[in-house]
Amino acid sequence: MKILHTSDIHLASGHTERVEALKALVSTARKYDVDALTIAGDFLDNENDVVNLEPEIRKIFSEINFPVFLIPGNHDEKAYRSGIYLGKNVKIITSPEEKYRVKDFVVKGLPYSSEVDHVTELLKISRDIDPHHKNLLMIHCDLLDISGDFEDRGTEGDERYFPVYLDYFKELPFSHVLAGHFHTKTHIKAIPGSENRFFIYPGSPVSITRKETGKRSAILLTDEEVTTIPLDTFHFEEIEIKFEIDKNPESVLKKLSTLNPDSNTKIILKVTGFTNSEYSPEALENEIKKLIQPYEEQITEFLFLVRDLSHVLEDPIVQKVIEIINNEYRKDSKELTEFYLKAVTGVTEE
Ligand SMILES: [Mn+2]
Repeated sequence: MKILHTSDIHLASGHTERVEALKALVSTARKYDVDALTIAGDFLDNENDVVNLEPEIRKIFSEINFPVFLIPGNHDEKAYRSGIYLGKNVKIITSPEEKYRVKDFVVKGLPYSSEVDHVTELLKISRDIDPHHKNLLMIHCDLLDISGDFEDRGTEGDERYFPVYLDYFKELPFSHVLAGHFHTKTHIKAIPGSENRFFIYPGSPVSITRKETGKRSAILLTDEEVTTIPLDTFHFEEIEIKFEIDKNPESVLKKLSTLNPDSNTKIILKVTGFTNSEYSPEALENEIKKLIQPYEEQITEFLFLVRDLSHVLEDPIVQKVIEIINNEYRKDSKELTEFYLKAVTGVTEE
């Protein structure tokens, strides 16, 4: 068994980088000579673009020699109802009754639907399994074990979509759960009570919003292991440069020059920290803006969050305390001074 697993590509008109990501996934699947490519929901961003995207998707899938299994997610729940055709190797699973056998494994999928009770459907789908083979479950769902916040999902706000707990899968007869819905990063969770059964979120293979930062990846699943395969696809990269009181703006450029971003990377640059009387925040911001000019194409967002400390540093009491820190705690003076200044100015760690 060798499967490449992904989800949440959110193909949409006008987003060529997502189409490119699909091509990258197909060529990765080819490179690893997989038995199947699984896409666990939100393959399409919405149901309106299907007509425009259909020919191009069909073309990308036209020369593959492995099956592609796809389930609808909350974004493309209604997209497949018109009976679109994406090629002879693409199986859009629209019912929990469908079952596909490939070599020594069986693929089943629970299509996302706002009109069904997913727990009932999960019990239903678990009844009809093949006891002689590995059974895989594809599902687009919200795993409540991972986090209480909503940062990981797409743009849907705080609504829960097919909320599940890892414990649900403990007694269900599936070897692995190939999931979708979480965008930001990969999550590989062992199903409780077992060391070799996994619940897998691959994360979006391309940045959809600015929340998906860092190099994107897909999951390669074999009988022996679960591996993260990095993809050369479009993504945002967040870089924070912390300004220390004794540094000059050149250090910003130094950090940027080590990055060497390619055309697939867009940088969100965050400059934080403090300035002293040598630089006003305005002067510093202008200087940094000048320094980052050569990287203009790659920097999509520049956040200047440096705080001005000059007025605090002029205070004789503050000066006295810093002097004492420097004299009495020489070894940790830098750390202590920073800590003290944070306390004085009311800056707390995020
Ligand atoms: Mn999504």
